Amino acid sequence: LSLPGKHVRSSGRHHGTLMAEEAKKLAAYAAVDNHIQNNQVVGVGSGSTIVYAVDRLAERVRQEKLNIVCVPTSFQARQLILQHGLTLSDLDRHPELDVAIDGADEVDAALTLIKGGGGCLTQEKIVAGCAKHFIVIADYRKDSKALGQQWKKGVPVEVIPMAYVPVSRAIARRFGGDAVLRMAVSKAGPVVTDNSNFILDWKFEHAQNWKEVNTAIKMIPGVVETGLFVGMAERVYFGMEDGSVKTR
Ligand code: ABF
Repeated sequence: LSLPGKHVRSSGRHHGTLMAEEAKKLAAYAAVDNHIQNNQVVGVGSGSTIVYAVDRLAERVRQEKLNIVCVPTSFQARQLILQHGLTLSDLDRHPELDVAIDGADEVDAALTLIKGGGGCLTQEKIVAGCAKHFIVIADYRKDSKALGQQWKKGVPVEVIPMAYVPVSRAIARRFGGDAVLRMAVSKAGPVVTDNSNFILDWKFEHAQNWKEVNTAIKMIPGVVETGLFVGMAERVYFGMEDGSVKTR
């Protein structure tokens, strides 16, 4: 295993700084190279950064003839696993994972995450919670001192459709800000998750005790899950603008 914190150089630069896509790839490759070993069950996250991780995982499986079983966190992840010819499983067959790798929308200094910009937060949290090690990969834009400084779209909260109005009101009343129903790009209707639910994006006004907030929001009837991941991430890999990989 390479040591975490090892810096990686790359040539994918644009006007002197690394473009976000190249930074995502650096983080993803470093995480796969440092945390994946033979005979592991691996949780596969969702989003655009994870695509590079699955590319690298498939390459290593081919080259090193690794025996790896993958558990997806979304329909997208399932498709990625199948398209790359990797072995697909689920939590029925593999309820204990060795490692889960996933992206994030924002990571603060304490490794608290906002996730769910892609709408897959519930399955992502379930899979991460089943893993011995939960590793996060992101580009430099996700690196934050405090939640809300980088990611401006708020904390996603998955809700049972019939409850979205009362849940939205309860969140705003108790914690301030505004919890808005996420609409499809077409504006024809709400975004519907892989679990057939809706998403509220809670635009909070100030930093809070995220552990308490997460627990309190989950207690509101109709809430399925929040995109606050508190105390779950073990290590985060950031692909940086200067071509290095920073870990936290
Ligand atoms: C998933 O994908 C989500 O939880 C998060 O919202 C998003 C990150 O996407 P990307 O890698 O495209 O920035 O991990």
